[in-house]
Amino acid sequence: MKVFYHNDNDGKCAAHLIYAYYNIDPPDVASEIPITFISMEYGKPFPFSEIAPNEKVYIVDFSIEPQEMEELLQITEDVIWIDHHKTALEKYNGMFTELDGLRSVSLAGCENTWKYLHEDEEIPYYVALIGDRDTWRWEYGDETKFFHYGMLAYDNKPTDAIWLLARCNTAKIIRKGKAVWDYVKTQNEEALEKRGFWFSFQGYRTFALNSDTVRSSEFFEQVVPEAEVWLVFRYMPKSKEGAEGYFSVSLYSHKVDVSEIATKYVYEGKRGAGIKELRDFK
Ligand SMILES: [Mn+2]
Repeated sequence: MKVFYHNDNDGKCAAHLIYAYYNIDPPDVASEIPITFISMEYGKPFPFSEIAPNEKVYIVDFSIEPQEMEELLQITEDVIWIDHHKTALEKYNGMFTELDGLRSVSLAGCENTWKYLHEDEEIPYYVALIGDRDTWRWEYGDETKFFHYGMLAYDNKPTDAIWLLARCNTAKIIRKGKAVWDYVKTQNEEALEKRGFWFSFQGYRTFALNSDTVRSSEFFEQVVPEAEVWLVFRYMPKSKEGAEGYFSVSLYSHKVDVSEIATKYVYEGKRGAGIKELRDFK
């Protein structure tokens, strides 16, 4: 069995839930099966050659192109596809609707994965905290923020032990995250001062920041409230997994529908997040 997951906290959590479902607390012993986890990012070629005929394949918090799905289904029909990225789902435009999985933009990838595996069972708090941030709902406020930073302090690949701590002692990670955030906040302020600048983007008064680490729009709102659009960019070099180099650009705004702007460039977008990773951005 192979699990392809988006390489962010949401995707890792989704993949961890599959690991837990099959290998930590499986519904029956017989379901315990070896799993290979493969992290995915947009631009990385889908490794068809690694998939055995009729192998079970999960794709979580991630989407491949419709023609790639066609190719995958030639190798195996046992495909479970779980995603919530609006622009990716729209590309399918009614195709493959019968495919197993759960595709819905109202919750995050990890929350959809929980619902797919556990149906009506309540979503655990640590999963909800990751979903809350990934979909930018912020229902749990500071706890969501601190949990996010707490998780960043550890290796959190799908099979890492931190997920068990997250499940059993969510409060401990939240406390850790509070300390991490205090440090990050100082670093953010320094980045803003040294690598932030104003420019007019699509006619909007935009505050741009060249940074690999500052990703929190909440922080911008507090520190640069007068901007109509906040924009963070960084260059992602050609990766060893084969993805081409590109500029990653995140947009955020209260006043402007940045998803409209982003569709000119977009290759991945989250509903409601106002945050877009853009390719070929000029
Ligand atoms: Mn996601």
